[in-house]
Amino acid sequence: MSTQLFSLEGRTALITGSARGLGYGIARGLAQAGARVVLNGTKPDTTEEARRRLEGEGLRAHALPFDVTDDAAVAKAFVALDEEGIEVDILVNNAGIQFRKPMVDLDPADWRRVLEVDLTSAFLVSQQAARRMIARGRGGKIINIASLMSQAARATVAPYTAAKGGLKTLTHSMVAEWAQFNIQANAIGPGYMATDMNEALMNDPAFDTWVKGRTPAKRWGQPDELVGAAVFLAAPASNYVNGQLIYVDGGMLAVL
Ligand code: GCO
Ligand code: CA
Repeated sequence: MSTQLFSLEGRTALITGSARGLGYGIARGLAQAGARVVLNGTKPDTTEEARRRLEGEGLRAHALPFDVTDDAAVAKAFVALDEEGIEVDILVNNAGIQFRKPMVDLDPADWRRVLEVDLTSAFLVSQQAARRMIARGRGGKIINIASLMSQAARATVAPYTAAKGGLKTLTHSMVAEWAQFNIQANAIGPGYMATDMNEALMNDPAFDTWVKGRTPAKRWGQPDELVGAAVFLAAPASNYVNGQLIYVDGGMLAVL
């Protein structure tokens, strides 16, 4: 019994923004737990390269490059999956960009771009996935990759913070409308993880000192430290868990 609770055998997971960074780490972890993973990125070559890397580890991976902010491209991508008989049981809305600038200096176009990638994409992709999960009648899993910024802000990352806050409550909307179809929608809130999105921060001695001082675990998180929460929320173990946001942050949000 216990081994089945965390097994993803026979399931297919689509992870947006998974050609690198946290998305790639989550995809790799879900594949190691038994899922076939569909990798997504904006560029066909890097998405295919990531697929080859996973395949080289004996994992089952499919490449599906498309722009998660373009509703027509998202719809087209799901039609391509339909035509290949690939059914998404698990959707991880991970695609996200960061953009650091004080609000008074922020160009509206930059605000809109961050909101499109970090929030609207989750609506666009989840809409296509949920339509099919509901039609199939087998339920499904949606995991939104939120952030510390779903709960608390710091200066210069307003669009990202607004988007990640929205992602937290969009998860609640998904529960309100889709839990009745046996779809469990939840979120993961990474803390300060050692990924390329945070490279500039890690290389800034003052910021690095602040993260290590402000985090009870006294260190940055590693991408693969999100895998446990992702497998839990993707597996039968979480079949009665809805609307939850699990912070994987070394305790940062638990303390002042
Ligand atoms: C920043 C960082 C953070 C972290 C992460 C925390 O500029 O403060 O990019 O946003 O990356 O999102 O959850
Ligand atoms: Ca469009």
